[in-house]
Amino acid sequence: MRLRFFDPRFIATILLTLSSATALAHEFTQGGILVEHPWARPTHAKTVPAAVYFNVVNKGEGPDRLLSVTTTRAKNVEVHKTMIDDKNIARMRPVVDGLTIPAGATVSMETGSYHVMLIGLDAPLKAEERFPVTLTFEKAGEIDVEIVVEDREAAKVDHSNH
Ligand SMILES: [Cu+2]
Repeated sequence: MRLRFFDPRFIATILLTLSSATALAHEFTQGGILVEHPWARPTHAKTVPAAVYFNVVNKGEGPDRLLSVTTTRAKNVEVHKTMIDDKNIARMRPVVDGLTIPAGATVSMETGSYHVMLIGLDAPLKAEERFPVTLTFEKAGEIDVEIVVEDREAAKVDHSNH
């Protein structure tokens, strides 16, 4: 029996290849919104809030807004922005009314800027573990992403250039 290229078995193989490539890249896309590499640092106690970082790319025609973030791992989830006050002290402010992502723009959740704060964890975050989080956007809707806990030492990396 001959197999043709458009045989359903070939198509299934191609789809499988595509989906495993997506898993490796660790990104999630829906309705024009692309969420790149969501990750968090490990925490040493469940009473310590955890910060989650990722990039949001808006490939859509118009602006969208991140309205809320939920996870079964934490009692409260807030979107924060770190700002430097007039005394040169970094303070975190909750982002109210959602975080706008203009069309064509990338908003980075990173150290010293925006981040998602998980408050009241059910257990400390352990390096290498993964857990689901749902991001709700005004237009793109609910996007389920998987957070990878990574033991990155960002502070060391940041200061190595000085
Ligand atoms: Cu915070």
